Amino acid sequence: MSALNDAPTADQRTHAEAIVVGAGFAGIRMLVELRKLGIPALGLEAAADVGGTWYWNRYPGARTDSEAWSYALPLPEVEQEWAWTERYPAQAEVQRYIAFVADRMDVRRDIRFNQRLASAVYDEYSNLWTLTTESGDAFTCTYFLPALGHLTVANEPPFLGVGEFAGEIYQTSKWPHEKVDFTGKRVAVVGTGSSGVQVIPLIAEEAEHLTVFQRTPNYIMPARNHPLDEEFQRDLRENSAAHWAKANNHFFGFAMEPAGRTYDDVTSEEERQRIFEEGWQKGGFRFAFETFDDLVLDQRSNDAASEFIRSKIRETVKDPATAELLSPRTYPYIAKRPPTGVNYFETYNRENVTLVDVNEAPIEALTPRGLRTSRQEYELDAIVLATGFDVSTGAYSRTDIRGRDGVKLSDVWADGPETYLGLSAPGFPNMLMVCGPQSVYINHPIAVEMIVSWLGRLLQWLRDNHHDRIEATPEMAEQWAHTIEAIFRSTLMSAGTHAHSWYVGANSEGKPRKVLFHFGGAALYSQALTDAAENNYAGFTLSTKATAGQR
Ligand code: NA7
Repeated sequence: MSALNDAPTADQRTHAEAIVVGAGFAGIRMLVELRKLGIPALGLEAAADVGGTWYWNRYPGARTDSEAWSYALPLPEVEQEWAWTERYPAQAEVQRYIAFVADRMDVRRDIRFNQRLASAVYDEYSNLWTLTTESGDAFTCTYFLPALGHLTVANEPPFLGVGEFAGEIYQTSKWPHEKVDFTGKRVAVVGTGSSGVQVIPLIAEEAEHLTVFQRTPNYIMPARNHPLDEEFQRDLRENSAAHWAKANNHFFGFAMEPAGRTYDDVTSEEERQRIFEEGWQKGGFRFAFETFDDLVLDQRSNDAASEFIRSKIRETVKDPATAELLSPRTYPYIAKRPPTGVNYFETYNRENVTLVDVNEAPIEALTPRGLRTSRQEYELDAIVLATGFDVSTGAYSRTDIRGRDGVKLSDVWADGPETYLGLSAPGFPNMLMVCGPQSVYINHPIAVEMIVSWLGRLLQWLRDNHHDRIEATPEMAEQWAHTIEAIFRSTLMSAGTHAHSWYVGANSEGKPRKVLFHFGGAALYSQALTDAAENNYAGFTLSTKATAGQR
């Protein structure tokens, strides 16, 4: 037993060298790293349990779009004792996994639950952050490590009359813990992003009638979910190093091989169709990553994939007008995050499901009896809003974060986030974001592992070099913004009506349109991290408390 095990429990402490806010993948993994380094740490979490996004998004059908074996952390202690049951585990299983990690790595006792961060204020003289939660509790730390998640703050329902609807109203991201029974009810789902796509088929099976209100159709891959048998689970345990190597080497951090071919490598149309069909049968992101490697770079490649998906929609959905409404045409495949569905398109063949195009007739308001578009009123018993998130910066802008000289983060970020590597912001010393805005956009746990390891190395280096204050320089933050913008512009993600994508914050009203992620892939981002460390953190201003005021 280490001496740390005799330390007071989280409930008694109000100070720690490092405080991690958030107990999802990033927060839990960060606490594990701090424990390993012997850095006294505390965790604050708004929910009553661990899980982050997997705690809140417990709507029917919620499951990962990443294959289980790469949607995990490479912790040997956990890997030997944990077995995933499905290719795409459901919400409850992912939350159980995160809880298992927290317990197995013994970090749960460092976390204070039901503590939603209200403010974080830096004091230059003491070099301490004071974190205050909504319940009025205050905590101090040298290192403030927000692990707030990218999909944390739901967009407010953008309709008039939300309070007037007399029936039940639910948001997918704040789903009740008890089962919601839609039997015999007239239900509406608004939104057809990943959450809508997952919840729609299950509500359709229960409701008397389901009306889906769609604004933008999506390129939806069939999941082809299946249970994982014992042999597969054993292979994961025995060959975990090889699985992680594959995921770490993959552009988006999935345990997959690149397709190894581009559009021009295949000249026969028949052969291209065969390749797409094979990807479609494998399902999920394998369609994106195992067909052609230039889908996101070459318009012809993307057009071919997009048309193949539309042909599948026409093949599946019996009513041609509905099939056409479900067919995306105004932006390239992958320019918006493509959802993965289970029986999604098939659901529209049910007698009790209607699709309404809200482009033609936008939703005007909720009414006491239901929902009114510019064309008609729909009488409803329940409305499910799957209308998305204030992505990436949302959790930061709703918290009162103040850096040096009382400067507010929300003011500095009024035109979009300013960070270096998505980890550090000029003017906010020792605020080290665990996967903050402008960090890498890849399979999340792989990003978490990469970033937490880097932060651990940094904290150790600061100790070894007798520094206790670090922040990105404004020059590096500016350069980083240019880098991620240039990467984004070099892909087809910036084509078509990309302006609607949450990748650039365009799905939240009034939000500045700025690229919110580094889309250069795992290797390029990892290289940027390595360069920053190997240059002895030259892109940061470093100091110690003793030199305060000498900047
Ligand atoms: P998304 O992907 O942002 O989807 C939100 C959906 O809600 C999308 O279809 C929106 O249409 C729709 N929406 C938003 N506002 C409106 C209004 N006013 N009227 C009609 N429809 C509207 O959020 P999700 O929760 O589904 O998924 C988020 C991520 O979680 C996902 O990508 C995975 O990474 C996991 P739009 O496309 O903006 O026209």
